[in-house]
Amino acid sequence: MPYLHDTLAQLQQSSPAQTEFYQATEEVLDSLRPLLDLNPRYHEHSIVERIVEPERQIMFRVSWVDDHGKVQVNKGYRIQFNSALGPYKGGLRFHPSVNASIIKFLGFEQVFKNALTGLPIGGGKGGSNFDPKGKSDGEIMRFCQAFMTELYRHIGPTVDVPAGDIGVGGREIGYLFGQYKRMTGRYEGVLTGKGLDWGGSLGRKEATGYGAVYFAQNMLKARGEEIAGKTCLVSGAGNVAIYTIEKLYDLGAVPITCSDSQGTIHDLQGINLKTLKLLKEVRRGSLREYVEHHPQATYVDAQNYPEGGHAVWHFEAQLAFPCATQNELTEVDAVALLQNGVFCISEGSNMASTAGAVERVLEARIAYGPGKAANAGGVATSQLEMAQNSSMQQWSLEKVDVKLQSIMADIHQRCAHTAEEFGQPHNLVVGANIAGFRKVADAMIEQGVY
Ligand code: NDP
Ligand code: 2IT
Repeated sequence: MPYLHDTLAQLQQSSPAQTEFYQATEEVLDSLRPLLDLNPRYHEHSIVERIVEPERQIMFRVSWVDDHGKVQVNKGYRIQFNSALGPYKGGLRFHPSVNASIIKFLGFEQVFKNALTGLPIGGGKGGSNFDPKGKSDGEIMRFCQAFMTELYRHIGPTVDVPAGDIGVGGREIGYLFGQYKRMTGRYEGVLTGKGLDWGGSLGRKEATGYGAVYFAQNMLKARGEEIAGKTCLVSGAGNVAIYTIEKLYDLGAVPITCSDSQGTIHDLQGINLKTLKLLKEVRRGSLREYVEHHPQATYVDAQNYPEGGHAVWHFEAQLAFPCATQNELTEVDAVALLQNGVFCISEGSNMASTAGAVERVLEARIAYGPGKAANAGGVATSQLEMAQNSSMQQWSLEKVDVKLQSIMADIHQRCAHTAEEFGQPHNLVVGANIAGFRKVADAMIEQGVY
């Protein structure tokens, strides 16, 4: 379709060298072909050209003082991508790899993900190339304060509501919130993932991981299968991975792997959740130490990974949950997963799989839940936190969890029905992209040109 091709070519010219962003847009636009063929009005209103262009991109300098009294400088970003469905909503990522392309792809994905939740939230994303590894608590606090000193003027509970992502958890949200309050003099729900004693929602910390497992449960149910008794591969060792593993145990499955940026743990007895939490949530250290606590487990150093792939996907199992970062599941990995018996993949991380991996997995017709559907439980529960804040209430964990389960079931149904409507019932990538796009596009048309 020349229209889509021209839009992508134009994008590459106007935003050079943003490879992750091109990857995300190409996948979505490619899925839209059948919808656009049937609905010329999207072309007439230039919706595709508008939807790939963020409404606003904010970049700022973050200067802060380290423990040695030296001034350090980082880049800060907030991309307010699309507000057709509600205030901009999406996380902040602090990681040395962060650049404009990564924040932009994450913001783009967030627009469709948030639409799929059925909740009134637009899409945005932000972050910094700040590396939290090895920093003291004081350094983290001073960085967060400096970051918010620039960001506060652009956000607000009905404008833009950031949250966590890689490198940003409860501790960072606390420091960011404290500084927002000092800068504005207002105590309001401007961030989600807050502490439980000061405006946070029960269940938010667990929501992304639990949600990814609930999504898998729905995909399996549609195929007459269940989670109980399955052997599972999980990557990552952070917030999403930990609560994916916790929910897998709850539902009677056995997660046998986890990984961090340095290496992979394989434990056929099942990953010990207590040790994992101690090493990563409490000590913020390396997974390498896991084998000292559990000598039956093995550790594969990242230097010894298969060429073009990641060790975590090369063990026998039935279910797989990528929960670390983008492009962590390559074509080489997809081939190994399929050979080793995996028949269901639910993505906790954003754009977990490379384009080549997605192609292999779709060809094989196994159950595949793309990140923008499978990991939407996190942002959905963030919206529940916003609802609690604005009504000055705190709901019980049970109430939040029941809502999360029903939101994940609805998202699955929305994706599956849309995939069916377009004649590709097994393809939840097409289902998620079309269902998310249609909702945002229709709202944009109804709200007039902007
Ligand atoms: P955390 O920072 O808590 O954990 C990230 C984990 O992934 C760590 O174990 C980290 O290793 C590993 N990791 C990060 N970057 C790399 C890399 N380049 N190579 C290898 N390993 C890496 O982040 P989250 O768990 O919050 O986020 C994980 C994924 O889930 C991300 O893709 C995020 O966008 C997505 N997500 C998160 C949501 C949330 O609510 N937090 C919601 C929806 C999606 P190490 O410990 O060595 O740093
Ligand atoms: O990618 C994501 O959906 C998140 N990092 C969570 C966003 C949020 O606003 O809770």
